[in-house]
Amino acid sequence: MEFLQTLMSRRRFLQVTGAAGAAAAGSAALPRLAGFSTLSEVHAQPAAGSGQTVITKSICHQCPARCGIDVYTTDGRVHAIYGASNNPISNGKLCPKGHLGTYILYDPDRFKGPMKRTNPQKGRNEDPKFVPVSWDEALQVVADRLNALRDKGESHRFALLFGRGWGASCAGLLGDFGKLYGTPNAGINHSSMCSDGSKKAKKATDGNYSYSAYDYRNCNYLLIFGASFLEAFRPYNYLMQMWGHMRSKSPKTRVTVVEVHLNTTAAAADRALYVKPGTDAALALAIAHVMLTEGLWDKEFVGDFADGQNRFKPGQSVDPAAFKEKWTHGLVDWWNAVVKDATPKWAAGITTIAERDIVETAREFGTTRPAIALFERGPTAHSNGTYAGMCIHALNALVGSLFAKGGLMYQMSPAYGPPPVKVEDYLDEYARSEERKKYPRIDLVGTEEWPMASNMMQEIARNHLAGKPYKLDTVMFYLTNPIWTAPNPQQWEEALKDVFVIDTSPFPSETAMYADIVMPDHTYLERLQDTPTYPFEGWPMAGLRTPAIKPLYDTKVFGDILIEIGKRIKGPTGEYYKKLESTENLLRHLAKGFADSPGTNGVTDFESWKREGVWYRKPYLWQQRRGEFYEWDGQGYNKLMKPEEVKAKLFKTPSGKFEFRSGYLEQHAEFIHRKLGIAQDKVGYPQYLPAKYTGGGDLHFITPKVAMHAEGRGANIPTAIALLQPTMGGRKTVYLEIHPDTARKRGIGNGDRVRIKSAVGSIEAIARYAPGTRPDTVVLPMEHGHWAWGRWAKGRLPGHSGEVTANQSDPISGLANYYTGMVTVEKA
Ligand SMILES: Nc1nc2c(c(=O)[nH]1)N[C@H]1C(S)=C(S)[C@@H](COP(=O)(O)OP(=O)(O)OC[C@H]3O[C@@H](n4cnc5c(=O)[nH]c(N)nc54)[C@H](O)[C@@H]3O)O[C@H]1N2
Ligand SMILES: Nc1nc2c(c(=O)[nH]1)N[C@H]1C(S)=C(S)[C@@H](COP(=O)(O)OP(=O)(O)OC[C@H]3O[C@@H](n4cnc5c(=O)[nH]c(N)nc54)[C@H](O)[C@@H]3O)O[C@H]1N2
Ligand code: SF4
Ligand SMILES: [Mo]
Repeated sequence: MEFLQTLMSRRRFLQVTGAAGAAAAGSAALPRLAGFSTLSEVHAQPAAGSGQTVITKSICHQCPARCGIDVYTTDGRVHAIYGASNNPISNGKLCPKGHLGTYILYDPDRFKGPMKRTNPQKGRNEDPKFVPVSWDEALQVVADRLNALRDKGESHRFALLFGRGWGASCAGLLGDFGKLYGTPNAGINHSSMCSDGSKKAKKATDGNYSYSAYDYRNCNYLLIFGASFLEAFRPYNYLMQMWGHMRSKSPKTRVTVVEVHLNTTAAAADRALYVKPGTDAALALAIAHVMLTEGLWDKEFVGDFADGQNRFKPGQSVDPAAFKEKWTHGLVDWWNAVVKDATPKWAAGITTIAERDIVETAREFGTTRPAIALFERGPTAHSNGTYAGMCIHALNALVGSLFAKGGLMYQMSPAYGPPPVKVEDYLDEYARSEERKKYPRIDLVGTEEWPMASNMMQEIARNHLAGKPYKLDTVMFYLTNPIWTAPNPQQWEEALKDVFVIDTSPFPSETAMYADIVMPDHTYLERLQDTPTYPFEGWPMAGLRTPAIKPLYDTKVFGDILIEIGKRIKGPTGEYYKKLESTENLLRHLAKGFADSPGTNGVTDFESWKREGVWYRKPYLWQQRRGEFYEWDGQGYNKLMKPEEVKAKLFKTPSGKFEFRSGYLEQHAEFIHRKLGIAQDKVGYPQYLPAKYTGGGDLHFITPKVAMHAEGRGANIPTAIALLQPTMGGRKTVYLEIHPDTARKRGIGNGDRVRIKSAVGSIEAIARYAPGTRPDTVVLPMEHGHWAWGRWAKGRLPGHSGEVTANQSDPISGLANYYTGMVTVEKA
């Protein structure tokens, strides 16, 4: 027990000094500790050699889940990371990646400070020949470039691209920079290479352009379409906790998984349905068909036939006047246009799933309440992805699970106070001029090419190469590496040759190999940064990263890099950034909002936010019960809501209801007709469209995430690499999963080296027989094939899946069709 005693006495020490005393307890009942008054004091670690331990509250960085962590620092070294027990996502637990933060911090390949390129040639095999420069020089080089562009009236030729944005102190700064400086291209996010499809499907049906929050605790049936509940999805760590709860409670939550291969989630479920890639919509429609013909829809939420007689008969139209809808819009129109013919037999022909399995699943789903139909990139990263998502989400409306206990809802935002300065007061004539409005975004979002998408990062390289709508001059990257992660990233290798590249990565990423200036960010354990939650349980929550250690090297937090560049821009922009001062100043202002909205955990200001590492405020404010909507009145969900209130707060659609006939899509009828060939009067309905498969091969090519995959930040972590694909026996590699029959037909033995080819490229991999993978599909988890990124990452087989993935996107959501690709596989 010596360890425990030591821990206790250390804790006591911490409480006395006020460093991080509430680490384990973290409850509002504890007396308020002194906390830190300035960031520099955070860095004031006990003297080296004192043996004292400081526990800093922070937030993990390996995936979007944002688990709270307790970071243990002794003698200036971080030696342990545990799940914070006072954080509602981690609850004292972490997934296996959470503990690997020490490796990220001490990665021997990290950049040690700002650098500039001295080799003008760029390419995979070109050494950038970086030489160190001071921060002052690096910032001035960038600012001079940006000022010169602005003087020439070409500020739109500066783009700032970002991936995993965390909060107001990083991603939140980008839009304002664009407005002040005068570019529509700051910041363009990677969301179209991530999962915009599910958000768009929800926008089109219930009016919320957002991922959902879920009440798994009270859910009795989960129907999962192509979301890796037990290896990815989000928040991953919490999902594993919820899985334990759902599968051990009474009644046990039943789970059906719709997949293309036997992943961990499918293996752990009650039923796995193997769907032909790109056909989920047909399955979801057939489930709706069975639920309607068998009278299994939620009548209190959806409504019913006026006389209670079910007129939904296969193939037969229904008179819309006969049905009285409640919180949905267009059910009978949808039935007549689409669902009446979407029989299980029809769907079986498209999906290859047996008719009997479809009917059984529909009956189970339709009779086990509360039920949730959940989906992510599996059905949506296809050319028909938005419609597929809409068909699946329509099932949530049919069972009445929207905003219901045991159902799904939307995440509330944190109660942040206003920032210290207002952008509107600092826009100069240049920024306001009509001339500026003439320039579209480089990704053409908002033009007739992509009127409905919110970002099209994957289009930037080819647009720049074609000079359409113009050539970029300078591109800055924050937490994104599309030269490796984009579909067909070979285009980026060409495009970035003739632009000035600024990378802020702490690591030698592929983008950094093309950089003209490297301005390395702190790693997450060294930085101060807010992290509002991704959709979780609905009530608002915002984590805070506090440095656990003095920065090891000459790095700077990204938010401050941008603010420092801003200070060097001529005119009012410079003034704005001087007033904004620093990310710490911004965060202190944001935290003032907690005074009026005290956290459930006692957080009321910046100091208590740092002490707890998270602010959150329960409860969620709304609930739908038996077809009525109620608002929280301080005691319970007692205040009946009027339809106008439901429309303003919950169903943000034209009708103020869940739309089986999407008003939003109908507003874009001409565009959708032109792109997808649907008759203009039919564009509003959730429907099945055949996918436009790319690549030209005979096998579907799927490149999913695995549990140890740490977005683009795990490629150089030896432990993660070693354990990447445990289900396939993968050690230090990931195998190409191929069905034994498929392999034998091609003369491929178990363990053979193979070549995977498509119209856009060719890579090598090691094949492994996987009887749980569809015979028409091969699966290669996306991780290896880096040509940079550090000593462990570089040059590791298999090749990079992106290089055989064509750059095609869903015209509605803009989501890249990562899973619509086809390849051939042969013995190498
Ligand atoms: N461990 C881990 N977790 C993560 C991340 C990470 O890097 N590592 N990244 C986070 C990010 S950025 C995201 S966007 C999310 C993504 O979370 P998910 O969408 O859950 O992840 P994916 O692996 O892209 O796809 C999910 C599943 O879809 C299946 N699939 C492919 N095509 C089809 C199809 O046509 N139909 C069906 N039904 N299934 C299909 C794949 O086999 C895969 O198992 O994960 C987040 N969580
Ligand atoms: N074939 C295939 N391709 C895919 C996917 C797939 O499933 N299959 N998944 C897609 C999905 S869902 C996503 S979200 C995208 C993700 O793709 P990207 O948007 O490129 O994001 P990451 O891969 O996370 O890259 C982050 C980069 O940020 C840098 N970085 C790491 N840590 C830090 C830090 O602390 N600070 C700063 N400033 N920089 C840092 C590193 O250089 C790293 O390469 O990839 C997509 N690409
Ligand atoms: S689930 Fe994500 S945030 Fe949580 S510990 Fe794992 S990698 Fe970190
Ligand atoms: Mo993503």
